Amino acid sequence: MRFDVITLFPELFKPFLETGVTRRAFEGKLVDVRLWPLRDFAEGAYRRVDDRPFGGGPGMVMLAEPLWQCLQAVRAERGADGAPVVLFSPIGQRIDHAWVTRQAQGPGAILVCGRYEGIDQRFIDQHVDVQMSLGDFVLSGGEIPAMALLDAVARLQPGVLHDAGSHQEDSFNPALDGLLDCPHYTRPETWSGQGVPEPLLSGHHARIERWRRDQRLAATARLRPELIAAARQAGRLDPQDEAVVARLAPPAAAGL
Ligand code: 9D3
Repeated sequence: MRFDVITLFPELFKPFLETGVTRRAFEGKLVDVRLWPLRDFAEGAYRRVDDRPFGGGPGMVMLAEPLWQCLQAVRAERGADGAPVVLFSPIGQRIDHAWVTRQAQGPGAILVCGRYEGIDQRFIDQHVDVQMSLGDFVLSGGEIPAMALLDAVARLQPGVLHDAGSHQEDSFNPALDGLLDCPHYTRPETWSGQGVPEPLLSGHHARIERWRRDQRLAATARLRPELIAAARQAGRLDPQDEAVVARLAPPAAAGL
């Protein structure tokens, strides 16, 4: 799949695309990332990309015209393949595993990275299909959210992770029933006076898997109880799971 990234700061992406387990996916074009420096599509000696907001107020607003010129160049190169225009914005929908999975299975997308206080609404109304956010905190622009998406998509590609099964064990993966991950341990067996949970050293596969499942259930019940409710709703908790959860958080007795 192909991702075209429209950004004022293409150089931010270079080390990211050349580093880590995802590098091969990007360098081998399994995930083909094309960077479009927005300033190249701005007019005049100053190559202006922003201006003051109508109605006043703090900060600057990105001009619609350079974004539109750039988007036309992207479309001319990639053709009408149904790829959506995604704008990263703090008012967007939260990015989650389900959305990332869909991006990893489709033709890719055209990613627009905002900067400043925002971008001219007329460009959004005419050309943006969906707005996505990394969460309820304030960043300086959409580049880090774009890299977050590219990273998440790249590691879902077959053969990108060392262990082919690694991402099947991710938290939020439906294959794990949407539960959080369990704790991990490696050598040495004693570190700083702390041992390793006995089941992991037992060599009994079934005991190890039961321990891990119990840990996932416990961590999820404590840290993200809404994910337990969702797993239950989806019919992913068997009676043994329910017994584990009930022992962790005994329901308050009625009338006491
Ligand atoms: C006071 C209004 N601000 C919104 C909280 C203005 C504003 C601040 C920062 C508008 C845009 C930005 C830049 N942020 C992004 O472009 C952004 C973002 C983010 O700030 N948080 C989480 N996800 C994202 S995706 C893009």
